[in-house]
Order: sequence, then structure tokens, then C-alpha cells
Amino acid sequence: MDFSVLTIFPELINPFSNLGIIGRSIERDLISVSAINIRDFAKGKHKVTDDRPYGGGCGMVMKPEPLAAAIKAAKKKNPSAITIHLTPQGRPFNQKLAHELLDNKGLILICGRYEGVDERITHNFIDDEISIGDYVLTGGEIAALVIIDAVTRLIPGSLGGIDSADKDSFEDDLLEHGHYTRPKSFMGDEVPEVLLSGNHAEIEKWRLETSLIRTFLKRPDLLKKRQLNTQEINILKKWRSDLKKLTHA
Ligand code: 6GU
Repeated sequence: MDFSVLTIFPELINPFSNLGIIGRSIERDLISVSAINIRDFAKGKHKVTDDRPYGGGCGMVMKPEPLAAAIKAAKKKNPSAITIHLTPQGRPFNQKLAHELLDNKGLILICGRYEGVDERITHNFIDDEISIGDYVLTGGEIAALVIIDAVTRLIPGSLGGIDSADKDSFEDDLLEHGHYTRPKSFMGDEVPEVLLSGNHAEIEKWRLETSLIRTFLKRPDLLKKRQLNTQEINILKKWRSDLKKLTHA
């Protein structure tokens, strides 16, 4: 997967792509990340990338010509890539959308700044619009990094364990179970016995239980979307009856 990030702040993108799983995925040739400076495509001595809005009002708008030239250059490098505008008006980003994006050869990620980009860019160059949540950021760069991160870790070989990504929170509308590592006792708080038992069936059962219960407590909206199987229903019923016993005691 090739990511091209079009931005006036390439310095925000480059350090991120050198580290951790993203850095390793670049070294392994699973992905490439290039930050393209929109300013390099601006004309004139001052390389201006923004201008005042027609009709008046506050804020500035990203000029169409430098952005169009930058998009054309990115497309030339990767003709099969799709062009995504990062904007709070876009489709909400989630794990499902991360999987959907993985089907592309490349993503050209356009980071708006100021009040936004000229509408003619949207009309002529944009295949999709994505938002990372219902709040407003000063620019799309952080959203681009979020997308690069979430998509890269779905590429086979990017994570250490072969199946690390399928067990993630959200993959099946459940939050992931809790994790423990050494020491066995920390501040008087012990690792659950079952995890030390070596009994894999029991460990899996405990993980499913904690995963269901924490999803119910923290994100009940996820459970509503999900079809529960008999084992899962029984786990929740048992938990309900345990709670009842506790509250009656
Ligand atoms: Cl993609 N861009 C900006 N500027 N703000 C956002 C966003 C994107 N997603 C949520 N808020």
C-alpha cells in the first residue's frame, strides 16, 4: 500500500513514519509513505497556498491550483491510488472503513488547513471524504496519520504475531479482553489464576467472558449491533445471576 500525504506541513508526517510498526512496515516494503509539500507546487516568489474566501467571511481557503498540481503529481506516481479528502464533513472512520481502504493499491490523502479547500478541488479530484470523529482539528494531518496507522496494521506481516490483528477490539464488535504480564503481583493486585493455569480452553473462556462484560459496561452500543451466540448469551446470563447474588447478599 502506498500512502501519499499532501500537506503544507510534511514535517508532521515524516517523523511518525520512521518509528515502530509503521517504520518496520516501510523497511519490509509492505507500505510506502511520502509526504508531498503542497507549497512546492505553488507559483510566485511567496509560494502562496491560501487566499481569502469569495463572498467574505473569516478564515482562509486553500487555493485550487497548487493543490491540483500536487494531486496530479501524486497520481502520476501512483495512477491506481484513490484520492481522499480529510475533512470533518467526511464519512466517519472506523475499523470497517480501515478494511475497506485496504483494498486499494494506494491512498492519496489530502490534508486541508484553514477553513478548507476550494470546492472545485472536491468536484474534480476527490474520490472519497473521510472524518476521524465529530470534532474539528486545525488540519487533516493527524487524520492522515490515524488512517495510515489503522490501515497498515491490517496488512499481513506488519504486526509481530500472525493473527494479532484479528483479535483486536472492534474486529467483531467486541472490546478486547484485559492483558497481564509479569510480575504476578503488582501493588497487591494479582494476575487472575486462570491465566497461570496453562489450560488454554479455560483461558479462552475467561477472555471471552471479560471481553463480553467489558463491552457491555463500556460500549453497550456495540453489543446491540451484534448477534450473540448461545455461549455468549450464557456468559452474560451467568454474570447477571452472579451480580444478583452479590446484591442480595
Ligand atoms: Cl479529517 N480534518 C479536520 N480538520 N478535522 C477533523 C477531521 C479531519 N476529522 C475530524 N475532525
